[in-house]
Amino acid sequence: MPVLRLVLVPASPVATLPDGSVMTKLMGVVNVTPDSFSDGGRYFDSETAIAHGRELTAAGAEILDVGGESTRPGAEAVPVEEELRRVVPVIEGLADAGAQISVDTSKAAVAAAALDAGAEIVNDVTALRGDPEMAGLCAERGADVVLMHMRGDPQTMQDDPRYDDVVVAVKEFLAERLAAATAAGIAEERIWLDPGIGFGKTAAHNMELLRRLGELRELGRPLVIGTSRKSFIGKLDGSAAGERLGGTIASSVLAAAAGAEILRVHDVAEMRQALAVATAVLG
Ligand code: HH2
Repeated sequence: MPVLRLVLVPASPVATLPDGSVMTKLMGVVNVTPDSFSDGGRYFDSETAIAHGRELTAAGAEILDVGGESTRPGAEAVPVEEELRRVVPVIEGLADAGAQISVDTSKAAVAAAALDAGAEIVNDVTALRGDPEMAGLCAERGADVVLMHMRGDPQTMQDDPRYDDVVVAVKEFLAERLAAATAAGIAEERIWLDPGIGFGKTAAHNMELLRRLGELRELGRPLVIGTSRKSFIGKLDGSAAGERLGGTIASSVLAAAAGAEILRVHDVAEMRQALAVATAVLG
């Protein structure tokens, strides 16, 4: 078993502690959807979603990731008007909650309205490929941007995904998208990268990415990792989406120890406690 290290090379915009170690940030998931794979329908009503976002902030989320379109395998696209109707009131309601808000969208019109409503981060699972207006919008508005790797789209991504070397492929993709984003005028220090755990990958691919996260750190930007409740955990032990907290915590702590700066999770309180223990023991 390799030794875990939580004292990491800091990279803006992630908070650093006085000793130079990185404080891992938690991004709490607020899904305003009827069909998300693990909590679809639970927070579909705006007031319930806002209350949930406030709970996640109280539990220690520095970022709230508000999304109005499920990206689960096979998910149907949501029309722009409906996505706006879902996310804008929730972002407005959370603007003073004490966390930064990110909007999980690949539509420029939704991102623009979300930024107007108080969001500061655009989390685009298509890495700016889904909407030709998205890169220019993020550049013009000075938003922080999460660029995520996905093979294909949610309709097709789990159809027999294959890579010669998944880590090399993801790294090349993220390097190319990082270059495209900066070429479009987005400041490099505003860009975060995400290998897209579960997006066009087998369980073995996901494990390989988590094991070799250090190679993605060579890209020089903060890494976002979202393992929360994902199906690769269920592939190991047969658990359903609502029964994957242990696997979420194990994979997320390992990711933090390997250099991930932002962990995207549904269960913020439990994750915060796990990180506190890991940091106290190893830090
Ligand atoms: N995972 C999901 C959605 N958005 N964004 C980033 N940057 N990284 C991820 O790993 C990621 C993401 C899927 O999780 P969830 O939001 O819970 O499900 P759904 O897409 O079904 O709403």
